[in-house]
Amino acid sequence: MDLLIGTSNKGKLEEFQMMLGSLPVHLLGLKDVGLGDMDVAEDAGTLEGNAELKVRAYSKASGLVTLADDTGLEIDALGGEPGIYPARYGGSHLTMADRRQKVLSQLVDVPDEQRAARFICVIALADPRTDELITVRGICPGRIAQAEDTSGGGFGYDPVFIPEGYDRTFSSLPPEEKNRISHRGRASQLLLESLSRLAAASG
Ligand code: ITT
Repeated sequence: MDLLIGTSNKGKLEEFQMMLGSLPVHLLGLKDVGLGDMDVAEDAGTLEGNAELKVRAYSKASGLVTLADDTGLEIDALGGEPGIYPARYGGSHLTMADRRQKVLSQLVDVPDEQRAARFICVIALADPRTDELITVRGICPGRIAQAEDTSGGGFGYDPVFIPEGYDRTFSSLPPEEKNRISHRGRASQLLLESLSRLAAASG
């Protein structure tokens, strides 16, 4: 069975390729199916709603079984910001590096015990043949680091996020370790059974 990974975020795509690589499915990215330039408005107001908007648009356009995720980042000391729109935090003119610096600069002098944060990932899986739609949610608790990790691993907010039970950021963890404990990894584990069932049904 072909499975389209509906994301334009390269970091997410690589993680899904690693996590789902052992399933009996043929993974495709948006570029592989000529949808590399397709933009979907994410205006549902919830992670579930936005994941559904993305997955429905991409599965309809491709005709393929598709998954898409929407990820939020809640930082308690910032009143829950960036919330469901971390990709837009601080405005559209900012780079991801600017966004990370903005988070850090707002937390100067805030002690570790008050830097609690969590990633939340909702993955939606859609089968255009049956209109079946499944959503799953994975949460990874942790805290915001005191400074940016410059080791270069990961993507997005990985250089400033330390998962609970660790003393280093997602950037410094081997990818398989991040995938084992992350929001996206936890949500993906909840989808494995449904994906195997769909793949078996496809023959
Ligand atoms: P798609 O909608 O095309 O999937 P996106 O980057 O816009 O790509 P989101 O709307 O879910 O994805 O935005 C999530 C933001 O959070 C974005 O800035 C990501 O870089 C960041 N992010 C998502 N997952 C992350 C992770 O595992 N580690 C660090 N940052 C992450």
